Parts: sequence; C-alpha cells; structure tokens
Amino acid sequence: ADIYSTDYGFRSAVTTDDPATIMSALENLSSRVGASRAMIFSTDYDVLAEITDDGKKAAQKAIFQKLIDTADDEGESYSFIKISGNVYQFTIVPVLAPIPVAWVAIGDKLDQQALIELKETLPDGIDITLIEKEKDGNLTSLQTTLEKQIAADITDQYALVESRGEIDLHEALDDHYMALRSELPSSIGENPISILLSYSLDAAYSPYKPLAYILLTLAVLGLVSLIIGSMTVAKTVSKPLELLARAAHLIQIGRYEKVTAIKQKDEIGQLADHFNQMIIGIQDREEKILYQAEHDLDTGLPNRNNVDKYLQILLNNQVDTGQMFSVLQISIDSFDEVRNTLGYDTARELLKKIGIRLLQKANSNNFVARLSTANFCVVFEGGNSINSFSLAREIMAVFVDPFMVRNFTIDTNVSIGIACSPEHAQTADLLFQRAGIATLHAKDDINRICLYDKKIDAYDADRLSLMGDFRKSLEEGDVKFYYQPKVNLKLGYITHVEALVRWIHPERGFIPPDDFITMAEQTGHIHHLTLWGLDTAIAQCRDWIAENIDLKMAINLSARDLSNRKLPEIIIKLLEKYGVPRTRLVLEVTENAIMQDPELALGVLNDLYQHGLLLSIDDYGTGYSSMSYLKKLPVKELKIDKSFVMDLANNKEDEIIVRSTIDLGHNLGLKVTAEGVEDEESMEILRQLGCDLAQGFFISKPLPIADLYEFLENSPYGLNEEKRSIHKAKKADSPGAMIKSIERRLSKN
Ligand code: G
Ligand code: G
Ligand code: MN
Repeated sequence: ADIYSTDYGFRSAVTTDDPATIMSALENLSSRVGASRAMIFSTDYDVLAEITDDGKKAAQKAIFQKLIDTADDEGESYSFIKISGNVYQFTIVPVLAPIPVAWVAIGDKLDQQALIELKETLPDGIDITLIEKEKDGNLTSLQTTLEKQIAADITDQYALVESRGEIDLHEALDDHYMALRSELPSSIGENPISILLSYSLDAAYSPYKPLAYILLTLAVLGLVSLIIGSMTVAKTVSKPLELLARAAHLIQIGRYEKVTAIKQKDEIGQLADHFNQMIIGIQDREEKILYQAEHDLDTGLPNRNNVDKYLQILLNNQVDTGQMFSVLQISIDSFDEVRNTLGYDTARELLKKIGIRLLQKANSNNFVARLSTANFCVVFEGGNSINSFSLAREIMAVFVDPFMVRNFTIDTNVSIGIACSPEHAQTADLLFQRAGIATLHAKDDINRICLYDKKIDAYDADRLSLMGDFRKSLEEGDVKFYYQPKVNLKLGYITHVEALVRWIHPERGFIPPDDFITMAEQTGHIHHLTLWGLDTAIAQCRDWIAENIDLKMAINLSARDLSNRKLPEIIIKLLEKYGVPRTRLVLEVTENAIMQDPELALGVLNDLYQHGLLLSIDDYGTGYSSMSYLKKLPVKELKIDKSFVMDLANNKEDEIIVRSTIDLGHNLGLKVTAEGVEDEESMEILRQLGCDLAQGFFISKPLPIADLYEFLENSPYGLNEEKRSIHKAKKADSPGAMIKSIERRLSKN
C-alpha cells in the first residue's frame, strides 16, 4: 500500500482523469505486489478503478467510505471484509500529492493457500480457521487448514459458549483440541471475522503414545510379577513364619508341638529344624527342672514342695468327701552323728536305703517323701489317729534291721510324729507344724511314736494365751496349793504332806495340772510357778511351826528347775526369811527330769544336798534311771510310782516290784514312799513290806488348806493334839520331854 501511495508513476496516473490510465497503473501495481483485489477511490469516495480476482465487484460502498474516513484521520486503515464468499484483508492508504488526492484499497485474499502459508509460519500442529459471525449470531467457518468437518464442529461449539481470548478445550471427530479464538479488526456493519488457532491434543500426544504403551506394559508386567512374587513369598516365607510363630505361642502356654508342615530346605526350613530341636531341648530341660523342683536329689523321693501339692489335693478333696488322712513325720535320730562320723556320701547312701525301705513298706494309700535333711514323711490317705499309730509301729519295724552302707553296719533309730486331718489341722502348713511338734515329743516317748495333742503343743495359740492368764492367776491367787497327806506306816499317822498345785481359771474353771505344768515348762513360765510354790509352801511351814504342827512339806520341782544353778540359793534365802529349818522341806524330782540332762541335774542336786536340803525321787520306776545314777543321786527318799501301787492288792507282779524296790531303797539307805494307795489292803501290804510312807486316795485326796486342818483334827491318820504330843514326846526321846508331855495331857484332862 505504501508502494501504491508513494509510487510517482502511479500517483501521477491517478491524478489524471483518464480511467484507462488509472486502470492500467492499478493493474500494473497490483501484479507487482501480488494483490488479489485493488480499488482506487476519489476523495469523494467514488470508485475510480477496481481490480478483482473473480470478476465480482465489491458492493460494500458504505464500508469503504468509513474506512477512508478512518484512513483520513489516521493515515491508513484496515479491515477484513467478505466479498462473494471470500475474506480479504484490506488496507486503505491515501495517495498523497502531498495532500490525499485519492484513496487506494488493496485486498489480500485469505484463501486456503494463504492460511496454509500462515500455518507454516506457526509452530507445528497449529491450524487456522476463519469464522464469520452472522447477523443472527450463527458462526460459520469460512476457511480452514483443518478438515472441514472438524472446523465446523469446533465452530459450532463456539456458537454455544461465547469466549474470546482464552484457551478452550474442544472435542471433534474423536479428537481433542485446544483452541484460541480472536476477533479480527473489521468494519462496522460487516459480519465480524474471527481467527481460530487450534491445536490437536491427540496429535500432540501421539509421540508419547508408544511410551505410554510401554509404561502400561511395564506396569502390567510389574503388577504380575509382584503378584507372583507375593504369592511365592507367602508360600515360602510368610506361611512358614506364621506356623513358627504359632508354635512359639504354644510353647509360651506350655504346649510343645513340633512344626511338621515346613518341608522346604532353605533358611526357613533350617529355622524350622532348629525350632523343633529347640522344642525338644526346652521340653527336656523343663522336665528336669520340674523333676528337681519336686524331688529330693539324694533319694529321688518327692520333696516338700511335692507333698505340699499332694496335700493340697487331699485337702480340696476333703472339703467334698470328708476323707481323713494323716501325716507321719519320720525323724532319724542323731543323723548328724552318722554324717559327721561316716561322711556325707555314706550318709547320703543311708538316706537312699531308708527311702527304699520306706517305699517297700508303703502301699497305694501311702505317699512317701523326704521333708528335710533327717526327716521323711508318709502321707496316709484314710489315716486316722488309730490306724496311723499302727502304721507308725510298722514303719518302726522297718528300722529294726541295721543298714549296710559301704561295709558299715548302721543302726538307725527314728521318732515318728503323727498329725491327722481334719482332726489336728486343715492346712498343709499346720499339718507339718503339728506333725513336727509330735515328732519332738516322740523323742521322749518309750515307743518313740507320738500322736499330736494340744496338750503337748506349747506353740498352740490357745495355750499361749492360757499361759498369759496363768501368770495373772499366780498373782491374783487363783493358783493354790492342795496338800496330800503322807502317812508314816509305822506310826500310823500323817508326818508329811505333798503340795500339789491347783488352778481354777476364772473363766475356764479347773485346769488339770498335767496340762498347764507341761505347758509352763515348755514356755518358761515354770520358773514363776516354782518361785510362787516355794514361797507359798515355806510360808505354810512357818505357820505350822507357829501352830506347833509337825509336818514336813514336800514340793515338786520340774526338769527346768534342775538346770537353774541359782535354785539352792533361792530356797535357802526363803527358808531363812520365814525361819524354817531346812529339814522341814522335801524336794521331789522325777526320774525323767533328772535324766533329761543328768550331768547338769546332778550338779544342782548335789548343790541342794550340800545345803542340807532333802531330796526325793518321784514317780520312781517309770523312767530310765539306771542303778549307776541311783547310786550317785544325793537323795533321801524314793517314791514308788502309783502305777505299781494302785493295783497292789490284786497284782502279784506289782507286789514283787514294790517289794524289791522297797528293799533296794532301804539297802541304799533311803526312805521309801508308796504313792497311789487306793485301798486298805494295799496299805496293809505296804506296812508289812516295811514301806515307810504311804500316800493315796485311800488316806486322802489332795486337800485345800482348810480341809487339811479338818483332816488333821478328825481323820484316824490325822495329827490331833494327842498324837502331836505323843509324837513330840517320842521324838524328843528324853525322859524330861516325855514327862512334860504327860504333864500337859494330865493338866488337860
Ligand atoms: O495332782 P496331780 O494331778 O496333782 O499332779 C500332776 C503332776 O503335777 C504330778 O506329777 C506332780 O508332780 C506335778 N505337780 C504338782 N504340783 C506341782 C508344782 O507345784 N510344781 C511342779 N513342778 N510340778 C507339780
Ligand atoms: O508328784 P506326783 O507324780 O507324785 O504327784 C502325785 C499325783 O498322783 C498327783 O496327781 C495326785 O493327785 C495323784 N494321786 C495321789 N494319790 C493317788 C491315788 O491314790 N490314786 C491316783 N490315781 N492318783 C493319785
Ligand atoms: Mn510328786
């Protein structure tokens, strides 16, 4: 257009009024610049010449007029104009000389070819479509580098959604397009033309399609191998591990099950093998530990734990069925001696053999166990106090034959203590405790068997509380002496009394002395009883002296007293305190008390003797004292036990024993007393046998002090005023004294 407007020849041609010249200049120039259409307007908007490419002249006069006006203002103007179906880009410039003398319009046809050329200047894949918006709003694609149908489809979609200057997405003929529509400058009154740039996404993606397929294939292959892999892992690793984990859990709860389902030979298979071996190992060890926990390793017998369990079963069973049973504790006497003399190995062999003999003796109701070093036990199902005692005797018999151990002949003595359930205890602990107490007592028993009894149990809570009461009773005067007369058989009347303690408990009433004295000995309370007894008895002697009653007082000492070295001193002090001569007191000591610790007892007894005190052996004949001890004892009197005396009149053997004991006593220079005289005949026999003193129910029971005074006064054996004086006279043995006594009687009469 610039060329048109400034070309001198063209300008001069235009300024001529010759249409042919103008036409020729226009044709000339148009072919030079390759324009499709060209028009020359006069300043009055008249078309001076027109070149067309299709022979059809442009009809839009008004539009060109406006364009010329704009070019007049701005120096040039542009517009896309549609002429007979084709779109042209028109440029209008003045022909200056130097003022505009004409207007030239050059139209460049945007045909298919032009669009293709334009497309080639753009990046690959971008297509161009020209769209016309008709007056009624319809959009039509005029020209396109796309397939016609596609262009039409996209254009249709633009008709629905009005959008300009933004990238939109469209679908056409199974393809996807990105598109950008832009309205081209056009003249008012003309249908607006838009240019649409579209880009096929499918085409854009197409280079990546093979890649996508490869990726997809890889993904599928990966997935497949993953599935196959997981299945393999599951079969060869997870499943076996799960089996092993389950087996491990079973071990935890104490079930040992081998894993047999794993057959593979790999690491997992090896693990399973080791696992199975481990199970065997654990099982073995557990069995060993359990065995050791419940068995004694020396003898192989069940141990204390095991018996406890067994007893627990019996006790539970007892709740339902009431089934009785007993525990026999078998204690080997002086086992320490055996062990220290013959050595530990020999001692262990001995234990083993003892265990074997006990097992041989046992039947299906007997459970044999070892409790501790020197203690075995037999639990006797169905055992009561009677049949348990028989069983104990049978067990005793097992130990009669000596044991042969490593060329040693070992004599073994045992003591057996028995406790029964439910009679003595209803728990395992208490049963053992009580069987143990019975065993201790069995050691002092002739048969060496002892059935538990509350009386022997110093540890019984009930009895312990009783001992508390005992001290209180001593202080408060509930403990008293009763006095039992001893009659001088030659004189025919009472010369001695034995003080025997009586306890009337404020709540429980009379308590047998055998009960509480044993208990007092076991708990140490005997000391208080002895002190109280000595004080009370000696104080009574003082009274009698004051009342001119000539009675000797016998008081009992216990085994415990014989181990008290201070005893002589205590007695002497009391005698001095009350002003009582030593010869008034007789101290009775049982054989058994002496024999508990003969050396110590002899020491104290000798001491007492040295102090001029009189001693008497009580219950003679029931203990184990030998002649050699009897010879050594510094005693003045021997009391034949009542068991030989009570039936004297009817029992020849008793008579022989009593007779020889009296002779023995006399030959050793002792006075002999018989206790337990219950009838006149016995009393007569004793007199004939030369017995010195008699004591027993026939003469009198032990009497409270008031009754004793009554006895002294009224009994044929009593010591009334008359006898007292005769006695005194005799005793004085002097004519003066005799005369005095006769005088007294005479004066009375
Ligand atoms: O009374 P009789 O049941 O009392 O006596 C039973 C036993 O108690 C007898 O063997 C007797 O020696 C003993 N005994 C009685 N009184 C005493 C006492 O005061 N002290 C001691 N140590 N024993 C006594
Ligand atoms: O200390 P000693 O054990 O000796 O005590 C005498 C015991 O003998 C006391 O328990 C007393 O009660 C008891 N006793 C005394 N005389 C007789 C008797 O004639 N017959 C019986 N059975 N017991 C007696
Ligand atoms: Mn006595």
